[in-house]
Amino acid sequence: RAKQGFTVFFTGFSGSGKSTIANALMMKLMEMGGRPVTLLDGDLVRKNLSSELGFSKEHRDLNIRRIGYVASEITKNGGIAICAPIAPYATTRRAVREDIEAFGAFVEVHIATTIEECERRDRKGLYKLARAGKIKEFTGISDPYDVPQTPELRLETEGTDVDNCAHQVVLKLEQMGLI
Ligand code: GGZ
Repeated sequence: RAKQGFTVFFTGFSGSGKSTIANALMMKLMEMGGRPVTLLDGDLVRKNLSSELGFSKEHRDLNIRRIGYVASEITKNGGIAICAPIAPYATTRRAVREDIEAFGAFVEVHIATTIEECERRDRKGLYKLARAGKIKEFTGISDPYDVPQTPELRLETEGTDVDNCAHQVVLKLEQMGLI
């Protein structure tokens, strides 16, 4: 019997490494073959699916629910969806989990890079702008982030390379009988 579809849902701060780890995971799952793998990265979703949305709670929730809907369709059809938004609100993550679990597995992965480390790296210079008040409602600086209480997996990225992080997700998926 063909294995069920599933969604890997990364959550964490801007600059925490979500996109990089999600891409590495996608490559590993593609190499294994079998099911199609679709990456719904935060940046590309914002550009293509949610371009009219900002960062209020209402708009973030809409953005996450759209991502959840697409991921649920992919999961329903037996595919693998990888999502990598910030998704700061626990209630919204819970709603998406329920949508997806109707069709397959939902694997929440908290990228637990601390806000201090994300700000120290500041790869895109956004934290500097947020501190200066030039970006409002910036997650972790001037907007909330609900730390996941019971994710399927929590990744401590500091001192761990990208390949190792992606590998830990693969191991979890194997352990859950999904791959
Ligand atoms: C958080 C913001 C904001 C604010 C712009 N708060 O590092 P990035 O640039 O590429 O990732 C961040 C991205 C967040 O979009 P998401 O769709 O993942 O957010 S959510 O899940 O909350 O809907 C960052 C950029 O957009 N960005 N303004 N105010 N991140």
